[in-house]
Amino acid sequence: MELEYLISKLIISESSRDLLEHLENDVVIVGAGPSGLTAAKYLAEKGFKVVVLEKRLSYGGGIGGGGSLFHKVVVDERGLGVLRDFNIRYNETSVKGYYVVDAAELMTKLASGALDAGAKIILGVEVEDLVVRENPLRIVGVVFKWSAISVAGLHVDPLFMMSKATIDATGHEAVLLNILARKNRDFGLLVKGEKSGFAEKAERDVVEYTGRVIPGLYATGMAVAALHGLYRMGPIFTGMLLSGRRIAEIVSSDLGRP
Ligand code: 48F
Repeated sequence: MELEYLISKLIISESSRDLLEHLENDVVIVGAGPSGLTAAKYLAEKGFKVVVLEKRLSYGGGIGGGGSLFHKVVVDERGLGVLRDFNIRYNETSVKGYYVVDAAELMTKLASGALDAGAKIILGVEVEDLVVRENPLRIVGVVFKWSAISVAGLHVDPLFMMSKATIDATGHEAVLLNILARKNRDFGLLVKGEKSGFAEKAERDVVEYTGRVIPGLYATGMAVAALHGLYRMGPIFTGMLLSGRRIAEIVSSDLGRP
């Protein structure tokens, strides 16, 4: 057998097997930023079947840019439990209760923690719509396609992936929530849009407001801020980590045992 044939056959058959396996899931998380990856680990380690769909060819979302390209981000003492769960190193600073983490380490170890816990991360996949059922309106999956199709501007019909719980972890754009509001107007969801900077309040509110939006659809991270019109916090990541952990608790309590 020629090696070229073998390489192609293995990639196509194994990728197809994965995709078939993940046509039905306990949890689909859209977006591999800090909140989505944190949620993925805590849900996967409880035994739920979790897939993270990320439209870029890399994970980490807004982490990699650090603070305006300075390569550190800030986490306060409330986030240390999550950092320890992921084995992420942090440095003390001159300010009591505030720590710094290397952006590269944060994004890598969040992703590796999610993978080690059993979550599947698929890169280069864009979610462009929701799968809904009526009376009452509920979300039962997502509509997806390869991101390259959008980049090329091709008219290609997408495919479906089913889930008991779908989490919008798409950050500032709150892609799934905006789709829900725009394409299912009868439901009357208003995505208020994020407010300006007020870091201390933003960090607390984003965790407090994290939760279920409608049956089957949940929000975490900056998507929560967009939905509820909360303030932004900039490159401090405690709120993102705690929001990811919180949504994992809420989803697992809604789904019961895996
Ligand atoms: O933006 P992002 O990092 O979201 P987050 O978890 O964290 C926000 C912080 O990074 C930062 C902040 C707080 O300190 O303000 O900005 O809320 O990650 C969102 C991920 O979702 C992907 C996107 O490429 C990014 O990696 N994404 C967005 N739309 C889609 C998507 C889509 N339609 N399909 C798949 N992935």
